[in-house]
Amino acid sequence: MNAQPSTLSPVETIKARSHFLRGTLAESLTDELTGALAPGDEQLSKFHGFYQQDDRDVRTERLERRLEPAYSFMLRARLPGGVCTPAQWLAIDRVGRELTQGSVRLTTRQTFQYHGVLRGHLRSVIQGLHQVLLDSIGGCGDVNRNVMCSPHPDQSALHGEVYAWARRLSEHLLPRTRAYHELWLDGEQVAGGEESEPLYGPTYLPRKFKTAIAVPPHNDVDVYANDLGFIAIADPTDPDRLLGFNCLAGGGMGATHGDRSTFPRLADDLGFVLPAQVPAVAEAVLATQRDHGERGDRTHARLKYTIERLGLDAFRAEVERRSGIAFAPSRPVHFTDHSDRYGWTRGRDGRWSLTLFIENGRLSDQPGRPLLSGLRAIAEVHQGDFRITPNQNLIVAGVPARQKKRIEVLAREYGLLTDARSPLRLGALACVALPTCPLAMAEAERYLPDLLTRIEALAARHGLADQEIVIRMTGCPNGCARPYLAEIGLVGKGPRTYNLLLGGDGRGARLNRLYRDNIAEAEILATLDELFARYATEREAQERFGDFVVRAGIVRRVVNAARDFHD
Ligand code: SRM
Ligand code: SF4
Repeated sequence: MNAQPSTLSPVETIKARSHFLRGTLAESLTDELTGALAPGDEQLSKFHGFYQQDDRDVRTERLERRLEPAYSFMLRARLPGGVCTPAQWLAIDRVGRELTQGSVRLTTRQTFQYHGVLRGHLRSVIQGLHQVLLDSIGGCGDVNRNVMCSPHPDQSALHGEVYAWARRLSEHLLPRTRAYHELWLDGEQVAGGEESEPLYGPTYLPRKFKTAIAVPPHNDVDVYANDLGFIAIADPTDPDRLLGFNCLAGGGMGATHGDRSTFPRLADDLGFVLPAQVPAVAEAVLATQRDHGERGDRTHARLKYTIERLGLDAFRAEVERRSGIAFAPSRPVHFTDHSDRYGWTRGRDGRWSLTLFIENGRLSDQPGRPLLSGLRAIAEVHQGDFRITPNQNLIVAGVPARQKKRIEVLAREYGLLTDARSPLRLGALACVALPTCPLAMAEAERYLPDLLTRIEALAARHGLADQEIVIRMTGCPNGCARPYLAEIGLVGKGPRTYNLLLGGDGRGARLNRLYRDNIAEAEILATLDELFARYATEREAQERFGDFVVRAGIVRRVVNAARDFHD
């Protein structure tokens, strides 16, 4: 059952020789001949939370002038459950303004990124975050990534408990190497041979690994898109009491255009576990992937492909054997949505939370929209905390009733809160794409806001202005904004063209399917115009757009992604 490739992928060799993620990073940082890292180190840097990038807007021009690409780094923090204090936010803001290109980007996994960090500033950025007890280890790389959970931990005792589990899992699955501390913080070296990675081993995982915990009825973490997922099960007679979790494995979004051996996939149900069994089960899932995942070809190295190869029953049996825990039958769950709930909500302790819509998660100071300054002003007076949502938004949480007005006035004054946003826009997501993402084939974050304006006009013409339809756009098929779970997915195919996919269920529990291949804006709008016209007249009461297109036979439901996603 083991996957033993005859040739290991080059990244495996880099990891194996890295002495627990050190490589030559220390030397790379001081090479004055280039702004880049030495070959190999750009793979290891990911485990420390940063990616080498270059500004694609000026790539060709620099090439023509025989200059090296305009290298800089994207740095992604680890922030389990997306929670940070006002003091931490002020540090995030200060580091962003002083040491990066000046924006903070909230991500689809409930954390934040900086772009445009120069190599010489990396240490200062990491140290600036460390001063407020934040880090970036495992932000990226072949390890467990930021653990997501419901961004409303104060909604009930159960939500609080789930947040505690997200933190605990994040700590439990962290790499143990001291390389991060040594390189970025204290410089103290560990004597040779003294280190080990009890969980990961010297070559870590075959690929990235993602974990999320959902609290029904909201699937705002998109639990089915994760390698490892938990769905909290409350006691039916006491919604505050956590009975345990349905455990899921093998979700993932990434695919390659035209390659039928790659596909997005919903996580499978393994069964029910008690809360105390969570660490052992998580460890067993991760270790099974560590030992059985594909290490020759990174395109097929995610857990979803391991499960396809082993078969779900064999995979489940292996996890049970390693953990010593037998899964009980899963409990019934029902999700109602996978978007955020905007505006004020009241927590169980009587304090309030204000969910702010941050378009595509980008926080910067623009003329008329000084969003970063606005959050700074709020952080200076706020007594609760902040929560980044998996939909790239921000919650000002734990606000006492007497402070509500002040927070709201500040949010409005700085353009963080306006009433004039359509449900289409509020439910939309776009990945970063150009100019920083090296894999982007088309625009996403810089384009979706304008395209949405035109789609809003279409929707209004068909009397659908108040209808929520989840629209997600990515600049390539890797799926960073989870476009395959959207009712309308737009996946970049070429410089101005997209694949149009239809049929997500608005709850994040059904994959959509390709409807039009490689089309540009005019055709996207013409196609949606036609579909909106049919939806407006033919839909059943309360029927969502994604459900309608499946029921009407406009697209067929994906039953088994491995077999039929590309059909
Ligand atoms: Fe992602 C690679 C951005 C969430 C699937 N993703 C990248 C890189 C690092 C490009 C690269 O490899 O050089 C992008 C950096 C762009 C930039 O300039 O910042 C990038 N991914 C993002 C973020 C920032 C998108 C956003 O707009 O918020 C998200 C950061 C999340 C975080 O905080 O950790 C982000 N990426 C996701 C998600 C959504 C999720 O995890 O829920 C997915 C789909 C789920 C999954 O993993 O299957 C996702 N990203 C990928 C993939 C495809 C992986 C695969 O195995 O199929 C890649 C490419 C790769 O790994 O080779 C990728
Ligand atoms: Fe880049 Fe593609 Fe991810 Fe968008 S989906 S951020 S273009 S890797």
